[in-house]
Amino acid sequence: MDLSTGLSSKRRLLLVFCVSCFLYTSTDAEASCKLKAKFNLQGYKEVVKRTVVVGGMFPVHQRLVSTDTNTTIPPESSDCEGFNFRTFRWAQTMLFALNEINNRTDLLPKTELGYVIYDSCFTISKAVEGTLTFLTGQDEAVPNYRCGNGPPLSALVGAGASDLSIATARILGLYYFPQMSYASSCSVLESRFQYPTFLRTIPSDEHQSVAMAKLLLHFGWTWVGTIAAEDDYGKYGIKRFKEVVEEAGVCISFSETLPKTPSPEAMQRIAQAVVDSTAKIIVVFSSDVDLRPLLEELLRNNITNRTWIASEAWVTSAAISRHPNILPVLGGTIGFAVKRAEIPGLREHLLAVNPYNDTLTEEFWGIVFNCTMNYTQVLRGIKRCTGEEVIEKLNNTYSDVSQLRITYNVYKAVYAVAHALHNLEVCKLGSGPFENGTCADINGFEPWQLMYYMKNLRFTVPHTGEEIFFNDGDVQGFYEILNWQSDSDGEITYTNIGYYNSTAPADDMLTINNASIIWNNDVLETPRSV
Ligand code: TCR
Repeated sequence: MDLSTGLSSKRRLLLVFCVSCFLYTSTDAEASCKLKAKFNLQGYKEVVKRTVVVGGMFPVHQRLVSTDTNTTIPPESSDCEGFNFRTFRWAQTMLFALNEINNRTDLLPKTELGYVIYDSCFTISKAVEGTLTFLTGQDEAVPNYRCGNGPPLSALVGAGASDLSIATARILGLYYFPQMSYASSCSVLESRFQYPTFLRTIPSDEHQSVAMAKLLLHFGWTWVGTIAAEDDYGKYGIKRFKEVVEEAGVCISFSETLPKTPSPEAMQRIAQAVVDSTAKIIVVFSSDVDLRPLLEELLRNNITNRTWIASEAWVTSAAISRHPNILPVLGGTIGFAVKRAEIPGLREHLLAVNPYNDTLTEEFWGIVFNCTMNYTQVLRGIKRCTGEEVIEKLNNTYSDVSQLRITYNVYKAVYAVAHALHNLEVCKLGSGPFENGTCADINGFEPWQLMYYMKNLRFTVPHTGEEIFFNDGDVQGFYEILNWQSDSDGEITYTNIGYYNSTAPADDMLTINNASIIWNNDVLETPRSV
């Protein structure tokens, strides 16, 4: 077994070099839904397996390389830059889960899951490009559904950020093609009218915005500043938060937006707004990527003595909390995090990454070991990677398995697809859910048939025992509340100070242990909002 692909080593891995940033696919183009012969471990009983492909989309790079808008040459799909270790871990977790499922005999025993994964580069255009390529099975994004004759496609696991999922869900919805997101939490994605085939393993931000508002009221704060990313996540998240707090009589001192293309002037302006305001409580609804430039500015101006309220997307981000000298500025931060899990075997899988697997693993290797696998770069004098570099020594965000939260959501999303396919496969004619008790055929089902099984799913996640089911595409709103405290080395640790459970009776939704909080500047007394 080739660990990194989850497929038997006899099957060759085909790289798709089509549109610059696309990742890898596990099945070759000719492989159709034909049954495949495969030997089991003992080697004497022939087990027949077929392949179904699961799509994945991860923001492994952070942005597009800016290109000039010269129209004297044919336009090309842009390259991406800013390799992100955390999101690369998410992509690897999808492979890990697929591998685990392919090795199981009780889940999809006759079906092997293959995959195609795309890098969205945190941009809508790449996400759309990836979705079209996925649907068409072509190297080019031709909007003509499934003209390729590869194995049947099942569902798309992704996309990451909400604005990307909104774009992809509109396309996938046209074909009634299931999508299972692990990170797109924006409340607008709740609408089954607009996004009929969208499901997710992350709770809707409707819950988080209300939870933040309740947190403010819990501490009796009545005067706050807000900062939101310039995307659907930030805008809708903060909008709902404001609605709830304003109804309760809280006033908003300032509202700032973090631009997608940050400029020093914009950052200075926002930092100045923070300094000028008397509000000591600041709520930030943003991803870590978008918040990072402001953080640099806050550090430069040594803006301390504030209490920051973190949304889920940055509360456990090492890109923020491991930033040098961050403690005086962001120590005492309180934020909301989704469920965490231990996934046995994941760390070993991450460390076993094969540098030669695909373009992304090559790039990852080069960055980690400061070398290159590209011959032209070697000629330019950059050190050549040997491929023998030892990854066990690596101690970075990629292999850090202490905060598996979105990673756990990815794991759950892949299992959800597998369980839905399993239920589709084991359907018995006569008692099937479709017309006259018929079933779908795993060798050639329609997307809406799989969608039936996705919607009506209930399963238990391996290792954690968590039970997953979807209420009209959404999971329950449950968050851990974390407080940024410093350990003896002056590093930030995320200390649990409570929970928020949207399914509890109104008065019991928020549970906070006030005594366990350490505020900015190591203060133990709850700060006032002015
Ligand atoms: N929802 C955000 C994206 C996002 C994210 C993250 C990105 C979430 N959590 C962690 C990077 C790291 C939650 C959205 O856009 O919906």
